[in-house]
Amino acid sequence: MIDIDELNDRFSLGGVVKFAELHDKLVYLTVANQYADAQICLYGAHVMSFRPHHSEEILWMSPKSNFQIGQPIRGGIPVCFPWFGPHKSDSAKPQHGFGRLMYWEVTETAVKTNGKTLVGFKLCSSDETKAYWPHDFCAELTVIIGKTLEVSLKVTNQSAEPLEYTCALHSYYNISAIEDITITGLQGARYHSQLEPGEFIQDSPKIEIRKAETRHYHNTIATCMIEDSLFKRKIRIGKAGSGITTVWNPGKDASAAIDDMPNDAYLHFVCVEAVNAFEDVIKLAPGESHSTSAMIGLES
Ligand code: TA6
Repeated sequence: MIDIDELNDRFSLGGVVKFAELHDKLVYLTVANQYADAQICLYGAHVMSFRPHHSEEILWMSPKSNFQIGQPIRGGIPVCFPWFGPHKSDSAKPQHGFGRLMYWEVTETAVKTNGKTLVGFKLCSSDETKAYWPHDFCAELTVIIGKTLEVSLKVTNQSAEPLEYTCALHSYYNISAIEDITITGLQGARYHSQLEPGEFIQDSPKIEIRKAETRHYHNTIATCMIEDSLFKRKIRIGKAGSGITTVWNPGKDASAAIDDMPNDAYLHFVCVEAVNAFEDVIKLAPGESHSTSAMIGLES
């Protein structure tokens, strides 16, 4: 049982960071500083909202999201860990790993010298994680809220044997309408699609989404930009420590088939994800760490 009063005693920061209950079910924190407002749920260490001042919301959250233990939150930035997609050999294990299905511990809140707010979380191995994955590990998620949102997942191998994992910062972006956006930054990159066989090269500089797409772009560290002509803004998505960028939109049919999003949700979000998977599986020797980061903000 999480004690919200105790969290506020230990980690609230004046008017800047506060902990509260979310829909009577989960525990979350709000950040309000000189740059932006943000919300992060402790369940999944899940960033749900990031709104720089004088701007519309950057992240998309499903109005039909479950906020229930055992179910992932739909929207925001799910942390997929320690595997991305279905489990390699056991389809009974949860899609995208258990990281988004467990409470993460708050380790730190701080105001940095530039006025940005830092919130730290960790999820370390326990009997609960070992029921899914045998390794000793510690995963730390650091979120920095300023004019940009910086999210970094650092995983350390605490076992005596090497370990391997895959992961994603599976960000959902709030857009005006799918037909009014383009995604740039991936021209020349090779990709495979989950929805059609073969390998492709991204020829055109702009990706336009006109149907369901699950594209995994390989060997790219490029910054991407979502250009939104109706909202008249560009969302800049930088990343580090990730060799794969996934672009996902469910399209009309899958959108209607997914319980926790509205039928027309595909019109209003696109995911551009910092991923480690496929040929970019992370292999850690004992004691080694790896960080995967995303830097999200508006192009001025
Ligand atoms: O990252 C793309 C993807 O793996 C898609 O295949 C799609 O299913 C999506 O993630 C959402 O997965 P979820 O388990 O959250 O419904």
